Amino acid sequence: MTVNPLDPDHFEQHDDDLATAPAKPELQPPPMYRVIMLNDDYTPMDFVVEVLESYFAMSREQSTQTMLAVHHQGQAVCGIYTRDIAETKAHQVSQYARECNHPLLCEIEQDA
Ligand code: TYC
Repeated sequence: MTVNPLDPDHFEQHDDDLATAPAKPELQPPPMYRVIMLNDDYTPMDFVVEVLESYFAMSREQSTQTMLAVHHQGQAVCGIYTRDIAETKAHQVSQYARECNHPLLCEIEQDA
């Protein structure tokens, strides 16, 4: 049978022959990382509060509560991000603290 490609039925005639596109790979959400702030005996409390406001977009109330949690419990989570962002924030905080001569440190760990 000759097929006229201008025939509007042309495509319908060939429906059964269409190759199916390969299934798209399923996307997984990226692993997430916690940024953890560590306590020390020397960094002033108001400096920690300022850091939490600036680098983790916390309100004064949230940053005060988080600073106190670190002070009393030794550490607290400041935020959960993709790996690059978590690493960058932990690095920026530690670097800023060092520039200001405070020993404040952040570390990251993979979220459960
Ligand atoms: N423990 C510090 C002090 O008594 C305050 C502090 C809080 C330091 C949180 C670090 O991540 C920290 N001055």
